[in-house]
Amino acid sequence: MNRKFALLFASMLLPFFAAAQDATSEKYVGTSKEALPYPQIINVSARTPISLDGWWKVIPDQYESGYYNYRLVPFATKQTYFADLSFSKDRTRLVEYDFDMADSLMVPGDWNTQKEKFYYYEGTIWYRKKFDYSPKQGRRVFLYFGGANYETIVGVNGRKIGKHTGGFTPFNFEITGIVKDGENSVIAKVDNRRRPEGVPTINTDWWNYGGITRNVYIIETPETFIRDYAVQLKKGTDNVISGWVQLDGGQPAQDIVIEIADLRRKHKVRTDENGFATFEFKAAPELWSPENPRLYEVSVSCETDSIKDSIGFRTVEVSGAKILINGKETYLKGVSIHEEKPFSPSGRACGEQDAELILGWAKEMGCNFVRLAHYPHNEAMVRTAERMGIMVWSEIPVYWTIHWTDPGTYSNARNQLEEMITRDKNRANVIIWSVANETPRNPERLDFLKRLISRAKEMDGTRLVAAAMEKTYLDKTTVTVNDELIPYSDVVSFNEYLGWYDGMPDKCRTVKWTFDFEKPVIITEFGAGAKSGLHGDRNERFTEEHQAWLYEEQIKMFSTIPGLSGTTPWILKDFRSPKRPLRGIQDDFNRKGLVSSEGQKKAAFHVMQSWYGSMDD
Ligand code: GCB
Repeated sequence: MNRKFALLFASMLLPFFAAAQDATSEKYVGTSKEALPYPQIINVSARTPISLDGWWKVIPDQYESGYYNYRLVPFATKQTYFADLSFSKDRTRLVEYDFDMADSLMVPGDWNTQKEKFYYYEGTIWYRKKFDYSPKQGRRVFLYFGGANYETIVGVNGRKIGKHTGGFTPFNFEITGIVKDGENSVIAKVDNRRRPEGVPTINTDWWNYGGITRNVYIIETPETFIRDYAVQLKKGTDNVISGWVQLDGGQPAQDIVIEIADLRRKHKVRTDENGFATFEFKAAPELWSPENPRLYEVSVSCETDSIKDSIGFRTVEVSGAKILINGKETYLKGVSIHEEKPFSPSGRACGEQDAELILGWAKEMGCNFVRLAHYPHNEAMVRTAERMGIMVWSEIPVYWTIHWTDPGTYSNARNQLEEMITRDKNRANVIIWSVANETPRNPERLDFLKRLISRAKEMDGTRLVAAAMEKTYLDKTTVTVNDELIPYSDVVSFNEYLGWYDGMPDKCRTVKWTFDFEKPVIITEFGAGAKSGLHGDRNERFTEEHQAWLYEEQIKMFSTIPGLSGTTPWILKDFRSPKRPLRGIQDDFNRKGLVSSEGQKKAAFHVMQSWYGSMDD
């Protein structure tokens, strides 16, 4: 190499060395040390949020060149894409990215279905949104994400703010003092790579949609504000409303008023030096139920803030093998649902309109219950179901075989559970929190799930807690569920798949179900694949006839299952899954939907519909 080239080469490498050095003095080195989100603010839509939805500039970064140097050491923030430099403004400068010159993607929305080239993309995409703002005296400002899959590192105005892990729960950061008068920019590095130690782990039967899949808001609050509250019927009663309020800010001790005008109740309480107060008062609300989804306007006020919510009151309990809603034995006429848009090209669903369409199909089928699988769905889904009188099973993505002994995996799962319960604990329609799906039976997993169950109970003693388990054969024809988790679960919920993964549909006639316990039984999954419009002999897999036959056989079998209190067949609509490659039939979709990915109802939909319909007679 001659001297001139050697010098040129050295000068080209200089920025990398400088960056590597810089990185060691950086406060947040590496991906594990970013600040955690601020505690979740609930009911944000009631705070007239400023929406940052719409087009965001995006830079795909599969090799993470915007974050790590060539030694894979994280850059100092000013050398990452968080610095938001511009090539177009000064072309003499060596800058290899420029948001202004980049593509755009819509938020909320997954990236896979917005552009053909991202159909199978997994990795990092950087998002940038500019917005005008004028900070107001005495107001705090938060940046709120309804959800982004899977790991999100957020920067505002060139500063790194913090990181959130988990693809399906909300998170927020305080940006008071960081957001400025005039133009501001938010950058989010969203990375949806699957990780062995993640929750979920690398192996799932659904497509790992990446991106900022839910709404992004700027939330303004008073200096001291109502960050969180619980308002519901006291466990075991239908005429005592109890709960708590959590203030946040420099004036923690305040007088609080909880008012429910339609019940003519106005209850006063005072928060302590931590901004916390519990309360309890008598009231006789009309109870929320699927038949009468009554919601009351509840206002919670303190001296510096006030917030309104629509809240319903109902009881849910287990008595022997029965589920009682408002004291009445109730069969959970359900269906399982993935959070996917109702029509082609699928993609993550978000918002009221998607929810109304999806839940509309469930209602049409006769459902009073949905299992929102396999992770917390967006808030609009839960709230829309509540308005429509549909009860909800809500679960976290502790799915199949995750790393049971990794403390990081546990704290991640626990955090997702806490974020889910925090967001939805005031929803009357949520009756079951689920901590897992089809996990392998071993002592480490039992310990992991027991801890999650007790955390769920500690946070919310009013609802049922469960997990989707699996069946076991005692002999060739006797089936049971004898999972070690049963003593800790309020119901015995399990996936079976007789007639699909386990023989042909008529096998359902040959088995005998027996249980060693007296708890309500919920079949959380059964089903069969069918390509909409594919017809043939009922013995032929993937025909609508085969799927419908499976449903008929299952339904006949259900009358022989002791304590059966609910069914959520798999699944309402076909959904994307890379585990399903059969060309011309699956095409990377799991075809167990009762409705196709194009929105056509299959024959089995009507079998379920008439069965659920017959229960009302
Ligand atoms: C299951 C899983 C679900 C799958 C389904 C299937 O047991 O819980 O996530 O999609 O089976 O279709 O095999």
